[in-house]
Amino acid sequence: MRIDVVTIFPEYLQPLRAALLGRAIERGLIEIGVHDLRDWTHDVHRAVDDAPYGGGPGMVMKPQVWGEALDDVCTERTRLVVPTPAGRPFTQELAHAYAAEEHLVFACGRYEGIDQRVVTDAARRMPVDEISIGDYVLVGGEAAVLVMVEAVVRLLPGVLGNPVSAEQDSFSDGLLEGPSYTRPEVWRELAVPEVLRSGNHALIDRWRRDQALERTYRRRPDLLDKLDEGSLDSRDREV
Ligand code: 6GU
Repeated sequence: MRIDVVTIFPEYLQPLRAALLGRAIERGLIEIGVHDLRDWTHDVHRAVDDAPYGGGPGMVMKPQVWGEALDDVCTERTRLVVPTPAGRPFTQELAHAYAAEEHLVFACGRYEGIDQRVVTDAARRMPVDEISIGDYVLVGGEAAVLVMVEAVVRLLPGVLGNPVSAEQDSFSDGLLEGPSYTRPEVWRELAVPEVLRSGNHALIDRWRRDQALERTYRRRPDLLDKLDEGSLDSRDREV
């Protein structure tokens, strides 16, 4: 998979080269390109924004600069992602869909956003998603790109040391993951739940399932509403 990011703050994307993602690059599992949007300006001031039509606060990113940048960076195999608080929500399901793409391009807007015609024009040639990572407002799309790329890349074959850990993630079965424990058995007078030391794996699986259901009920009841009927067994319904 190849990922390109266009931004006016290329240094903000440096963490993409660290840790898990850095290792995925070294091992040839992904290629990442980070591009400075100002490279596509033609004026001495390298201006990327202008006042909004209709008035109002803030600045809007100019379509000409973005148009030329995306013409150069996108191909006929690109899926374009535009991070914006006004987008559809980013989910684990979308992370899986992105992990199956050959080429992702992220177009980071700042200020009050990008001239909407950039999205409209790009959509004439490629799939385009305007995506939000949550119900809060960031200054720009860069931090959202770090979040999305990490969620996508860890799903690629060979990136995680242990593929089972991706399969058992929170959300993979529609529930939050329950608590985990390691040694020592008692720490600051707090004991590890007895069942986890019982060696009875049927009992342990049931206990973990109950913990996941209970935690989801308390923290994210909205997720329980989304579970399809068939995914709950009769024991689940007692929790
Ligand atoms: Cl993707 N961008 C910005 N600027 N703010 C956000 C966001 C994205 N998702 C949530 N808030």
